[in-house]
Amino acid sequence: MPFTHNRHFKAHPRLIERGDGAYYTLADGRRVFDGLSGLWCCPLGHSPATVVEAIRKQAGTLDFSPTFQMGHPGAFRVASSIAKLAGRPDDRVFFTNSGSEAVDTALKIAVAYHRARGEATRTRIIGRERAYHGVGMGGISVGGIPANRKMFAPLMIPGVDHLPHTFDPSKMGYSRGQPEWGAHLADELERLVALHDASNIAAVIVEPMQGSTGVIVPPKGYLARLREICSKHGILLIFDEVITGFGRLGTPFAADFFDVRPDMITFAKAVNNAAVPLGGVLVNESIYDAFMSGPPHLIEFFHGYTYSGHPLAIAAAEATLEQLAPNGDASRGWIGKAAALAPVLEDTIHSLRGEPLVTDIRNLGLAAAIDVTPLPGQAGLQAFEVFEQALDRGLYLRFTGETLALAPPFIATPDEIRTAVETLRQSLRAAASH
Ligand code: PXG
Repeated sequence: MPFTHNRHFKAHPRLIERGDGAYYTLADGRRVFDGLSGLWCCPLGHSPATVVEAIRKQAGTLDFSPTFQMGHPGAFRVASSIAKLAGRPDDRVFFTNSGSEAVDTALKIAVAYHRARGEATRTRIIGRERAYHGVGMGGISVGGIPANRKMFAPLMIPGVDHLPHTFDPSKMGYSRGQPEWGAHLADELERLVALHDASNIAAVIVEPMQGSTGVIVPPKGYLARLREICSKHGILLIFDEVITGFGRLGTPFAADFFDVRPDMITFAKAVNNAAVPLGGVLVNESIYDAFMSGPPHLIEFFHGYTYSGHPLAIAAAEATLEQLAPNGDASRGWIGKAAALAPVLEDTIHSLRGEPLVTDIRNLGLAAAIDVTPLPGQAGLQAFEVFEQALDRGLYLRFTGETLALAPPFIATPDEIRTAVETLRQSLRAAASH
């Protein structure tokens, strides 16, 4: 099982049988609030009618369309909608089936782009500590979560450096939204450029808000500074928006929220409410154009998947995007609702300050995390205990390391969010008195 303690799970299975709206029903009949939108991926809740219907209809019309040398109209329509939603109408989209594939695709595009322009020495990639960019060879190489890397060290791609992460609880403890401290950490990029020379560096990849490692919110000015340094040295900036894309911060993309324009954006998850696997890379037009050289009968980019832009995944995306941002207008769809709910989550989650075990709380958009005191000598066990207490009380959330994360669906009501946080409070108290 993916990232699961298999033996424990098999001894105590946690099986989900149904999903409807913001709730799951477990195999034992318990109904639990989905406090993590599945795995950050179901903003519309479960089995929303229009998405279900779109998939059903598509399955009966065109189940599969070959992706090499053929295409289907839906994929082009959705690519255009995504580019428009991102406010980058001239961008192109390369579809994948997951966030991991989107990341590896973006890294390949970055290196190939420089080569196509005659700058073949630009091969190095810069990631960041604590980053999660999926589990492909590229993603774990630029990623910065030690456990995801150490077992696979010989498989890492060469020529990767890591920026420092931006989390320092002594400077930003219990911050609401973006911390004031830490923009200077972006200057570490200048140090790496000085070390390797810009002529050897292809790209920098960061999650604008680090999700998996526990909702690490970028300091004010940090991402703009990264953008500035990348532009100065001809380095591509890639935002990995697998979690932040399609409204998690209350704007279509985190790039909009932070008003910073990356050269590529990787996405997956919420693009189609996760109903059928889909991911992709938004690529700016000048990168695309660099590949469109040479004789027109030759393939320009030797890359792609059997299921890139699968018709069922695309149908689900078309229906999802219409709910998130009707006619491309995020403020009129569920993305606007997410923005309105964000302050409710902020206020309620910070009310947990002072509860037993809690050592930090942070939030941005419709995402929040709390850190708990580790049990001595048993890393990760305390958060797991809180998770189990919460599940027993009807709340599903995420635990990872010593962090618990909440990222409710956009369709949640303010009351449901308040109840979820109260349940978390009771779960903390119960775990602490264990
Ligand atoms: N990039 C980012 C920023 C991600 O968050 C991936 C890439 C990989 O996506 P795929 O589709 O290959 O899994 C992710 C995935 C969690 C959690 O609970 C987060 C992810 C996946 C599963 C759990 O934090 N993010």
